[in-house]
Amino acid sequence: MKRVGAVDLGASSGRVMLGEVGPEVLQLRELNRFWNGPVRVHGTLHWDILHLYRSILDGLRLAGPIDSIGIDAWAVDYGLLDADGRLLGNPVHYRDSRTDGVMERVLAEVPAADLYAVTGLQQLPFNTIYQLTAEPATGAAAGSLLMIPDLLGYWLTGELGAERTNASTTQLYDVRARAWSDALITRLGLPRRIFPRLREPGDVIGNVVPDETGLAPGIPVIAVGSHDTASAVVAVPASGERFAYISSGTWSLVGLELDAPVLTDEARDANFTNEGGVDGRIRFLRNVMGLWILQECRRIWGDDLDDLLRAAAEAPPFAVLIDPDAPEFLAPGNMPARLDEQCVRTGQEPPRTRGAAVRCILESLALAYRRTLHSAQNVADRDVDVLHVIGGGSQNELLCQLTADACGVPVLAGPVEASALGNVLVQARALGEPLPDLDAMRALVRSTHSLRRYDPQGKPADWDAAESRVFGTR
Ligand code: ADP
Ligand code: LRH
Repeated sequence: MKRVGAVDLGASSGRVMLGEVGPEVLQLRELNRFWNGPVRVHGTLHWDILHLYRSILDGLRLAGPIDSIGIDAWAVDYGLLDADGRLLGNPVHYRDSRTDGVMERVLAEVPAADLYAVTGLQQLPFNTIYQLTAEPATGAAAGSLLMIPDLLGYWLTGELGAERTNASTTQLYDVRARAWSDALITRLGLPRRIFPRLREPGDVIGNVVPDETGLAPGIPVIAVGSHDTASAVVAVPASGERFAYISSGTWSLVGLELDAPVLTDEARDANFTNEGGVDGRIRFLRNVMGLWILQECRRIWGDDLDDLLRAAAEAPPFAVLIDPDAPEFLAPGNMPARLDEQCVRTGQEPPRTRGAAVRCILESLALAYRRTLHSAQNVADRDVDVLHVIGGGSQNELLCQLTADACGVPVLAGPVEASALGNVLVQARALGEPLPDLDAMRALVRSTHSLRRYDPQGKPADWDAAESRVFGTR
């Protein structure tokens, strides 16, 4: 039996889990769960990186004897270190406005088609490439750039490096050459020296430094699929390849797992990403705005989630629909007001109750999933028999049912802690547990976790009509 510490940092909460893996055993015990989110200081949105580090150590200290530690976190964000390894400023949150207009500026110099041909990445205004371009002076002063899990791994071990799945989200990584894109980095005038050597999921990063961490000395820290979505996809309890997934949390990551990137004009026009997965797989997916909109509404309203979801279940269907991917929903703020504004702009009467507003958000998300799923299948030429919903959002019964109805395929919901499970599985394999490939890992998730099935209900024509209402197609 292997006992490992899994640190999983999502955009809305972080957790430290004790994972136990053995023959027919895969279980998690929560050691610490803590808030995560944007902190505004003098107009800039930051992550509270030292609160995260302290909370990680607090959790790991409760683990008892463990064989290793693995860290995964959200993508695209980073810390810059000086030549002596000191952090140059607190990492900035990807929802900060410093990138406003930067993507357009970069695209005027490097055509989108050139960028896509190399990186295969979805255009998101907060990709690392645009964040770095937004702060050239800090970049120029830096000795190295570490993505968030690599930064925390560095603090634990003193070792610098860049884990591959997360490097693939920077839009500075060559998805076919499987290396940093020197050409792109040079073309943008970024200092090549700051991009550290790449690591594979499963590589040992180093051993925990004993003195300041309060942890037992010498515990190996293992690079997992350090992008949280890469770890989550490891734990999709699918068999075979005819499946799609939604990693459902702050974001909804909707897509397929492929063996090779799809870099066609069609994929670029549909704005699909080809992120690197564990074992060389490609995560062919799109970011849909996700439960962020609901999280922000709740921050303003202060209502209990269960109460809101009950009210949404009773609200009339298809009353109001929005495009959840509209740019006005990206930054934190008064989301209920922004939702109303979009309704007015699109000639709809804003929802009159909170239940109706939540219904609107969930139906609109399901509609966006439908469009994304259909488009992914067309562009990648892949048929899908089942849609796996994993992550915190898999507990949202109304959303799961609406997703099955909208997409016209059965939804299998769970596991909730998919990222932590994927993290644990990759560590266990690195420690010698006989889990030779993703199929074996997924079989273990299936045999140890129960899933909830949602079959499509209602009239498909209602969703066709909804889609043409919002997007004017069909
Ligand atoms: P992240 O990793 O991005 O921080 P999570 O995977 O933890 O996100 O998912 C968080 C989301 O899960 C919340 O926004 C919330 O909507 C949803 N969620 C959490 N618990 C429940 C629950 N009991 N019922 C329904 N939805 C839930
Ligand atoms: C989900 C996630 C997603 C990224 C976003 C920045 O937590 O890692 O895959 O696109 O955060």
